[in-house]
Amino acid sequence: MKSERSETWFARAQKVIPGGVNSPVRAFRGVGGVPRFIERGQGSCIVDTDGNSYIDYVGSWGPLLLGHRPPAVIDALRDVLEVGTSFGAPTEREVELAELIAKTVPSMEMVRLVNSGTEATMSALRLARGFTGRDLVIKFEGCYHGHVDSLLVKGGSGMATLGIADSAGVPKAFAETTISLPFNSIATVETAFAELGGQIAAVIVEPVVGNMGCVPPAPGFLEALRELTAQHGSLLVFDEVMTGFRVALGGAQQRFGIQPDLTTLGKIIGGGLPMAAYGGRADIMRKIAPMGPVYQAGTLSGNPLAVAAGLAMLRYLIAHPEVYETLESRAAQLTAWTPPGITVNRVGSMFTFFFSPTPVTDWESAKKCDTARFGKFFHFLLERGVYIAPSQFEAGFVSAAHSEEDIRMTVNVAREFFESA
Ligand code: KE4
Repeated sequence: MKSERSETWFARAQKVIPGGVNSPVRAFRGVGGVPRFIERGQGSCIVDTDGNSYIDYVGSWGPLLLGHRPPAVIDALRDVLEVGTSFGAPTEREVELAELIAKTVPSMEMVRLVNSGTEATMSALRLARGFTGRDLVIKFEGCYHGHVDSLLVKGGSGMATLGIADSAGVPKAFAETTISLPFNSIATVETAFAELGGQIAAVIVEPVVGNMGCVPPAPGFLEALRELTAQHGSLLVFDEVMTGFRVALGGAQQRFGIQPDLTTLGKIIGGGLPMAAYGGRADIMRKIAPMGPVYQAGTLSGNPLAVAAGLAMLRYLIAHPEVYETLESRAAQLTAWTPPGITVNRVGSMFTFFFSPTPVTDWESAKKCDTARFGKFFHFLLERGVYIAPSQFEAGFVSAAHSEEDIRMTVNVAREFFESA
């Protein structure tokens, strides 16, 4: 499979863009080799600049639940282009989108639209601190909530110790406002609340983790977070940027029956355009400017193009709930065969093939994976027209555009790898 043009463009890109990419994971550092420069997408497939076609299981990292260029979204974008791209003023469509989100995710009584998942989680945590008057936040190792300064931390030595910066440029003082605990460990959360409960503004969690690879919540874990936060006057924040409208129409909170105080959304609600949101209990959201003292703003928040794409996406999903049965069935078909020595985690249409013979339930177990062999698997598939996430520690996504034939072809290529390697 030729990649001359990708190689040429990658060399050129690195002269002007750090690492040649606008987001680190795209640089293929996790698997080696040259990232493919993509020219176009349609349905379940993407085509790179050298003309190679791939069945795409990245789907822009989650937004493309209906595949590339779903007609409803493309038509909605064409319509909006006739009237403008951005006004910096309220529009009817953004009210309709907020209403649709509130209706589909009932815990989100009020909604604020922003432009990225990072902005949504950063704003939700500032709001939680403003509402509770407390400073500390609990997060979980292996969960990623965007590049919010205070969340780029790793766990301290002890279980309830304050965070240590995991990125250059994050002040110690910021890192120490976060407690990073093992995902799925109720005991460590109980300890943290026992020791620091009165100072904890919020617990933020990916209710189904996508960012260490796909890791489901252990039975009772989310329920325990709900009880402990309520008991200690802290807020429970579900970061559903990835799981929202993915693992169910109402997200993980619908699938697992838990009502958080605040929720962040992104990806699917923008249909591939820059759109995210945070929202939750009205009494909390009323603290947000201009109603209340917690400031948050954005030039392009609720912009007509992204809102039109998001509205078209959500209206389609609400009108076609059978999409979720298709997603479930295709993803089940993809992961029905588990190769020896591999652990497959799947929730709905998000999945990860972990190169580990033992269960992957948290970051400690995830990081034991054989990432070198994963890299070989990645390139074996890529060379044969299957594009999965270029990192062991990412979730893959099946879209409603993936056909049974796409899945069959993918499984055959994967079998070929395991039977040859
Ligand atoms: P963005 O700022 O990238 O829009 O969203 C941050 C974010 C927040 N919360 C969750 C649960 C997320 O998964 C993300 C972003 N996800 C990554 C995929 N692992 C985006 C891919 C990338 O960083 O390029």
